[in-house]
Amino acid sequence: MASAKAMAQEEHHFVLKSGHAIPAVGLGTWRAGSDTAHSVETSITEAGYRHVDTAAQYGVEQEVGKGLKAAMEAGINRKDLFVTSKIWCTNLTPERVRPALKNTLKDLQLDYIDLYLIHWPFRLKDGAHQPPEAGEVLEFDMEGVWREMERLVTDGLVKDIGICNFSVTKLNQLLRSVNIPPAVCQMEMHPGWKNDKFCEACKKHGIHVTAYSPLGSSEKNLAHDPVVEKIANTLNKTPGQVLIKWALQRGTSVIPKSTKDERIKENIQVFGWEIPEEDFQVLCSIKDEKRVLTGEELFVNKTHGPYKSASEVWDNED
Ligand code: NDP
Ligand code: 1BO
Ligand code: 1BO
Repeated sequence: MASAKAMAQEEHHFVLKSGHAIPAVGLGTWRAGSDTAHSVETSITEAGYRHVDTAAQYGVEQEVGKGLKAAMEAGINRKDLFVTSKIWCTNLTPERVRPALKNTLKDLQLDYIDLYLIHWPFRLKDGAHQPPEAGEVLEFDMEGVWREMERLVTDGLVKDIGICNFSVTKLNQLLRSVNIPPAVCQMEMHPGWKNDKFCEACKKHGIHVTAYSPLGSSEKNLAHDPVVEKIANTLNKTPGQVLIKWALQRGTSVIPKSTKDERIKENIQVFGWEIPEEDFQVLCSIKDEKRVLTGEELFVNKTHGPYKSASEVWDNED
């Protein structure tokens, strides 16, 4: 029988297909701006985070690198940290994969990262507008790009590879040609967008899911939802903690973003207690199912396509 200590450690991680462990809670860094380095350092050295999520597109990788360096100088071992980054859409062509990763490594001041994800499965022309103009969404060689991602693993530059923002259709397309299957899929998930269908598809293939935007993404978020507030009050927890715990109880890792020291600490105090089943189901039944991040601004051109609506971005699966 596992000892209480081993069990307590176990719930802080999920084990990936590769055998590597992903810490259950990570720090998000999208829109973390000039606070990034401080937030990353504090999250690790004071709040106990071991997982940081970033992306080339967030424009903060150098700041993340500074925060990681400070944490390591304070005595944290690199091997105890789990660093995720993502390749942006303008680099989604086979010959650009390795240079993009090398740039990320340079900015992060690391010689490998733990997880490298395809940020969105759409290729954009350099300098593409938001929304894209005609001809700015290009053909995406998914198979060729994945082959290069696999080589990054073989060469030890990346421990695991994965995807974000895939539809089930695109996931199945990818799985038909892989040598190394995606270890992780990062998707928007919170009680207002549960995305059960996609979770099931990942489960079927042993792909771990990370929930992004777990609080609903903006400052006007689900932490202010009366149902969440009520459950938080009865459990003597904060709404943020309830939303993060909800994600963990669904079997997903979770990457809340905050640049406020108090919230960074609050958001990882989610171990050693549970949302009772009844309350969990109440959270699951929050209506108004919709994505916050539809991809419309990034990929839809209503007249010229190739994606003429957000539904088309998601292969009409929503
Ligand atoms: P979140 O759901 O994490 O919400 C962040 C917002 O909630 C911020 O405004 C933050 O403000 C606020 N907040 C943080 N903690 C609390 C709390 N305890 N109570 C109330 N409000 C709180 O949104 P994100 O969209 O940032 O998602 C998290 C991370 O996921 C991203 O930062 C990014 O790393 C990743 N992501 C990945 C995507 C992908 O395509 N793969 C897409 C989107 C996100 P403040 O900072 O002031 O505390
Ligand atoms: C523009 C990037 C969306 C957040 O990951
Ligand atoms: C919610 C399902 C997660 C699979 O890893």
